[in-house]
Amino acid sequence: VPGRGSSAHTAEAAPNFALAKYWGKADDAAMVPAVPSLSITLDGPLTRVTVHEIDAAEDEVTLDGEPVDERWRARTRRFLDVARCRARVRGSLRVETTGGVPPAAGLASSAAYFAALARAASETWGLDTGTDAVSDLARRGSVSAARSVPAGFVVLDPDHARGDVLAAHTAFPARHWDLAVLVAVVDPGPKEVGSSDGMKRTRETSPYYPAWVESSRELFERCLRAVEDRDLAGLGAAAESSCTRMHAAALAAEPPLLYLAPATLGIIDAVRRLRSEGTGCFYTVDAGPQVKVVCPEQEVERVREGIRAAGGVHRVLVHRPGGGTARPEASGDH
Ligand code: 2P0
Repeated sequence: VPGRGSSAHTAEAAPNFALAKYWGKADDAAMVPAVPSLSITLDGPLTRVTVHEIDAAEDEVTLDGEPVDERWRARTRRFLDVARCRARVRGSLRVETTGGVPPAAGLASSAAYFAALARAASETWGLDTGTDAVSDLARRGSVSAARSVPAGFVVLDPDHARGDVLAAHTAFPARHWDLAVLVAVVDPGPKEVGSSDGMKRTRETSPYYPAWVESSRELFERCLRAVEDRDLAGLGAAAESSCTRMHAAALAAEPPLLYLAPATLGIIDAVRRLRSEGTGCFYTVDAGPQVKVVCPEQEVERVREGIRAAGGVHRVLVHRPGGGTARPEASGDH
């Protein structure tokens, strides 16, 4: 039962995926990324998080009505401890999550989850609910979650930190560019090594990590310029380099981090073939075998066919830039 008369607060958020990748932290405890990133917040699938204040010693966390595993619960509690500290409250919450994508499959489920939870918890405990404050709080759950709070084409740049506040912001609104994003789901199961552990291992053992960090800002700036100019070929070249350099650094870790599956490479090959035949599109891959393919709206069907023909594709989701956790009346923050 919801706690003594307190009202429920619900927030929704969608995944984002990075064109210029974040991989590695400058500060693990403070959740500060080592590199700037540029992402697209999608218009779905939406993760919906409802929180109630409860009269209990510990937070309760459910996913589609079932208790979540201990790791996810512990991570949620650690995040809520940051919010409790900011709000100077002690109470516990019941956190109910529905919809969205399965956690830990490299589909940015944690980004949507912590973005929505940051907003719902902020509303519950009277914290600042502006985009900057919610994004900064979401980052403490998962760095990429900071980017699911604003809509459209979003920047998270550690050089923009003000003290210990670091928020993502919309660089260009979703309507800036009529792009579609096809998500080729290869394996919806949980990945072997989570992103936080994977990037820590990369930093600590990969001889290519310093080169990755050093070259990331230039790629980030190229991606940002290409988005501004709506230059698909330029964006594809820079975004694919960001993706392959991130994976190269991860592959060179010990033991190696291999997030790419055979079907992942098959889809990448299909994208390159489509492009050589004149279809404007490019790929990117995060910490899992799924492939995101970006193309102009009018190429969606051709790209979908090409991806399907590659084989090993479980399903294809089609989304557009959109999202953000702000309510319509609050969307003027940026
Ligand atoms: C990104 N990824 O920029 C990169 C590219 C995966 C590959 O952000 O440790 O879940 O919680 O900050 O944010 C996934 O990492 O990791 C991610 P934590 P997070 O989208």
